[in-house]
Amino acid sequence: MSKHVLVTGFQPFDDFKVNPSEMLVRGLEGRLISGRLVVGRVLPAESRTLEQRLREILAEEKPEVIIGTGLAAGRPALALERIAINLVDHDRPDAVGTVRRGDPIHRGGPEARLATLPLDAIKAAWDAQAVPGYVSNTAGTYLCNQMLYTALGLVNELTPPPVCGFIHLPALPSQAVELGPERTPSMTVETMKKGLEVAIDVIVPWLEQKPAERLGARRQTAANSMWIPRGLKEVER
Ligand code: PCA
Repeated sequence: MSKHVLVTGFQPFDDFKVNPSEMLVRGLEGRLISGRLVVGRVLPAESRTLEQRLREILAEEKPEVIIGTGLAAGRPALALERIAINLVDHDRPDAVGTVRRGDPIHRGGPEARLATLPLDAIKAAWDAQAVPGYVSNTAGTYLCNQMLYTALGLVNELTPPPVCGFIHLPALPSQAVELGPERTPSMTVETMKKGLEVAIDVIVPWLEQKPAERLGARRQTAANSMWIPRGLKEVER
């Protein structure tokens, strides 16, 4: 397996003219962080084609780590997603006009899948390095949740499976000004970039530990602090 870190973002969607995730990906691609090359891909904001695109990207890049990113205007800080649910539900059309209400992402798939990154260690490193961020228990029901759910399924087709997670980004300062700064928190692309660098600096040495130790740390985290949304019966770990 090539030792790349794949960072994905999305093109602008809804009324947004820019997507900070696209700027973040462009700012990180080609960089070497913790000895790993960062490969960037920007996904169209389209629901129906997302799985096929991800499948192609994973086949081409064979990354060791996958970190998806996307805009969630209104989030107060970097939001490290713990869980993706098997649901697409949005009333605004995607880039090709598709609206999906209450659809499963993968019919017959598990109701939820858990991110496989060391969430608590990333959060602790963000705290130590003054990057505002938190672990989030909902990635929403739109394309970002779909990306995380789909990628967590596709990694099982690769050997060894890459680790995978998702970070939601707050609005940019310019977007907060447009949306009403009194109610829209914001973050600069520079701080977002630092957040990704710090996360990769945590993930790479963690990956180099023995698989059993890594798994032990994740299980512990899940048992200590996992919150499963009410009504979910089956969660794939
Ligand atoms: N954010 C949306 C989709 C694309 C993006 O950047 C979301 O949170 O689902």
